[in-house]
Formats: sequence, C-alpha cells, structure tokens
Amino acid sequence: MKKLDTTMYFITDSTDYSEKEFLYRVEEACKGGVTLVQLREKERTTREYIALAEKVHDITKRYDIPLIIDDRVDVALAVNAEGVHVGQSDMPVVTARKLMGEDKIIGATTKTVPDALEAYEQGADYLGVGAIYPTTTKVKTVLTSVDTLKDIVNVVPIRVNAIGGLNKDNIHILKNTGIDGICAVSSIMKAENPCVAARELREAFNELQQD
Ligand code: TZP
Ligand code: MG
Repeated sequence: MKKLDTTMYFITDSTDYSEKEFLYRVEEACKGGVTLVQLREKERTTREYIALAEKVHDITKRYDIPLIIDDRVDVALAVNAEGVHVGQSDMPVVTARKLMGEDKIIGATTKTVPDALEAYEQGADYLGVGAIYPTTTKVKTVLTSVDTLKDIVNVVPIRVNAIGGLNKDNIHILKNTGIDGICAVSSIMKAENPCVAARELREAFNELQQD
C-alpha cells in the first residue's frame, strides 16, 4: 500500500535562500509535522534539480515523509522519490503512471471538473485544486472558486487538496468542502519559524475538519 496522507502538504520554493538555509527550512517544516513534501523547482538545470532532490530526499526519509517531485518524472525516478506532481502542461497522468509504476504517488493540478475526472481516470492518487486565494508564489494560475473545489471533491473518489494563498487565518473558507488536505508554499517556507508555521497550519486544518 502506498503511504499517502495529504493533510498538510508542504511545497517548497528555494528562491531567495542559500542551499543551507533552504534545507534547514525544509527540515524544520518536517519537524513541524507536514505529511507530504513537494520539491518544486522551475529554474534549475536537470543536474541541479537532481542534486537538490537527493539532499531533500535525505531529509524527508529521516522523517518518513514521502517526497513528491514537481513536473519531472525523470528527476523523480533518478532519486527514487515517492511520487511526482504534474500540471496541465506537464506529462499526462497516464504517461507518468506508466513510467513511474503503480507503487508511486502521482498527483495532478486540476481547476475544472472535466480535468479532475480525466486525471482520476488516468490514475492520479490525489488532486491539487486552486488557486483558492491570490498567491505570491511564482506560478501561472487563475483563481478557482470554492464551489468548483466542492464539485471536484464530489465527483472524484481520490484525495483532493486545496492550494493557493492558504494560511492559518484564512482556511476557514474551506470548511465543509470535504477536502482531504491543504497545500502551502509561502505560509511555511517564508515563515519566521517554518516548524511552528507547519504545526499551526496543520492544527488549524485539523480543527476545521472537526467542528
Ligand atoms: N498552484 C496553484 S497556487 C500555487 C501553485 C503551485 C502556489 C501556492 O503557493 P502559496 O505561497 O501557498 O500561495
Ligand atoms: Mg507543473
């Protein structure tokens, strides 16, 4: 069985950090209880992406947290990461599944019900849906309404996470949407203390799920 808990899905952004500071922040987030880590690199060469992925994987393995590589099946395979995440302009889920095998985690970004259904049918294990709020992270995205998020949750049997501008003070908008977890970049990555930020965000989400 694949280990997959998307409750507190931390997506990295190494922009503006030295490698040492970046790896420190990733480890602090792991200590704070994130359940999944995605390495997201847009500017690095393949060689640099692999080198960094190996270092991040060394950390996540120590905390028994699956590592997902953004966009790149080759990099995921090269470092034996636990999974890959593909967007609408990346490799199709069905192709990623073929290359990665049944045991790896495959996630997809979807913003509409038809895209969500297609990703599910092609073998995705989870979906990321958003941006729910405007984001300061470098990404080509448009806002997705909470109603669309709910529609997606209702049509696919796989895990659905919300993404985009989420922090502990604004996730109340996700109450009763039926989502399985939240994805966050800045609110953990750029926090003064990523360990505390991860813990507080996870707790805020857990509370939202309870009452
Ligand atoms: N996809 C949709 S929004 C987003 C991605 C990768 C970025 C989310 O970053 P942040 O900093 O949590 O808003
Ligand atoms: Mg992508």
